[in-house]
Amino acid sequence: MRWAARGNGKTNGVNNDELPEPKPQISCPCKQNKLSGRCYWLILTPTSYLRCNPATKWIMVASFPLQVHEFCETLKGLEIVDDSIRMAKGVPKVTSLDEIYSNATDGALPEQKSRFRHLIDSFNKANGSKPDFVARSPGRVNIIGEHIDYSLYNVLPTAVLNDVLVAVKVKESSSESTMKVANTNDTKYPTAEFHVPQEGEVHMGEHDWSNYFKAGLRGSIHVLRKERGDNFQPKSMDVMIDGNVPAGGGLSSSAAFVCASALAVMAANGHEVSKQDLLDLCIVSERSVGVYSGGMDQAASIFSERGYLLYCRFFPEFSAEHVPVPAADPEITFLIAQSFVTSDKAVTAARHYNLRVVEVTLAAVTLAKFFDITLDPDSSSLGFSIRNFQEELMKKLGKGDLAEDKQLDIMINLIKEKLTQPSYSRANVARILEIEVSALEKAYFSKFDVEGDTFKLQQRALHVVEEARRVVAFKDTLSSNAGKKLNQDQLSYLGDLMNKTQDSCRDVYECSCPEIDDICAIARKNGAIGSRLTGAGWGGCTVHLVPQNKVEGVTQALKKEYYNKNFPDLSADKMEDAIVISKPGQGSSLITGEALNV
Ligand code: NG1
Repeated sequence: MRWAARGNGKTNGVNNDELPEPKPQISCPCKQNKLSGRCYWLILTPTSYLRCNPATKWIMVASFPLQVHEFCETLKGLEIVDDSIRMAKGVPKVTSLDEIYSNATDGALPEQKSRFRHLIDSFNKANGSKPDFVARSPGRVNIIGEHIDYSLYNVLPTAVLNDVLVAVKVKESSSESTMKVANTNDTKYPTAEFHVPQEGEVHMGEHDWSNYFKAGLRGSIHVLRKERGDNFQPKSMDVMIDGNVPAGGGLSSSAAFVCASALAVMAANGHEVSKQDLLDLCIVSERSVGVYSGGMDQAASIFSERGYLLYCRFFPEFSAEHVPVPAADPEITFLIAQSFVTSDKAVTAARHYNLRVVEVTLAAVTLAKFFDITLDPDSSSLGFSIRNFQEELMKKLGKGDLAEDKQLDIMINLIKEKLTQPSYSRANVARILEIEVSALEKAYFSKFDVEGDTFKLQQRALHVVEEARRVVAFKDTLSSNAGKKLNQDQLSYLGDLMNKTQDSCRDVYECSCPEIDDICAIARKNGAIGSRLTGAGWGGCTVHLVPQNKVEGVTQALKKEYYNKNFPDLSADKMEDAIVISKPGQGSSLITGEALNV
């Protein structure tokens, strides 16, 4: 039997032209379930097909259903190029640092090698032997799509070069598993040693740095116990961590830390985790640090590939598509500039991040009530998302086939029409939903800390759908010009979308801060085509679309007009970190074998 993969116009190298077109009348679960999402055909022979919907994870072989991962097992050995299939693949194992760092940014490799050597030496010194392996996960920069992942709308991030490395020696456990978690920067991050209880959760300390490791550990144990039984005890581990993603700097150091830790625990326990499973477990793990996290950071950290942006869909289920970075003449660059205003999500979540999650969730359920729609729970942080409401509403209006941007236009208008109050109190929302305030609080305020008594439902919902529309426009511009150079008009269009995101974050979602606004204004004045905050905001980081020939001008202007002015005592090291130009980097990997002999 000859196997070939066909999907999205790409092939695995077998000449698809020789194969007949898949027959559209073959029944497809995505239609049965009224789910959108693309379909893929896998052609077994010229007359038999597999049809797979990456969104629902179903594969149909005539009437024989398989899960995607089982299917991939069957296809082992074939080079499958479809993103849908790649998702079910395991996290890659690499035996050379070149596979991760070379070309990421010119000249990065020697620096990374020396950092890696330092980690291995420190590990050796602390534990008397080399680690068995190193788990690695990078930070990310979000190009466009801010604060919409937890409403289950698409976003476009990519991994950066900065990452978290977790070096591990696996030890046999006696009756109890013990963890020794050290950091190469032991003055700032003192070593933590603890036992893993035989039942129940690993205990989290109050704002303790090792919580991020514990979060990954907790999530992994949960998965392993589900698979191997409640009595499963994880292996004891000696761990040494080295991270260079700035903490609280908007490049998602927390997701890099949690993803690398979860990957380390899974590998230590002999579990070859798929990227999809790692993603699922890391999203849940990170919530145990006290934040209603969306899924973008973990997705970008795990799935990114060198040279590509990662278009992430979260509805109805996660899927990812690798989009090439735009080409232009002169070449364009994403410049990342820190504000050095630290916004620690785990500390400020109650009045910032979590409050926004509650606001958009209340917007979703309120809108659903206005249209007499009962929403089924979805995978968003509080179970009800604006994206799900959109889906149900379009079905009800018979507009399910409309293109995404047209659906979003409808959403924009109806949010303005229906959510008319400048803000809503708990009592207002409870009245609309026809429930008691106590029931409202139980459903939407009890999972995590939330501070806030008034909720700007129209503003928050408008930001979400308008931003979702900008993401679609941005991605369409890149996809429709794949392989071609973008002209000046197209570049200005992309830049304008980024600028509009910043305006909306500042005025509508209220997640910017004066320092970020300042940086964006300086960068634009000196040649950036588009400038915006990236990540959660309220400080953190900015991203700028800059033609290569303007990078120096923007950099110098930011040093003079922002950093020297606001932080005259900034050390040379910090100044060095302030502005980064990182090409889209590689996602999570396990580093083993020869690579450890540095
Ligand atoms: P940061 O704080 O930059 O890591 C957070 C969320 C993302 C997303 C962005 C806003 C976590 C781990 N990350 O990013 O999921 O919602 O804010 O777009 O909570």
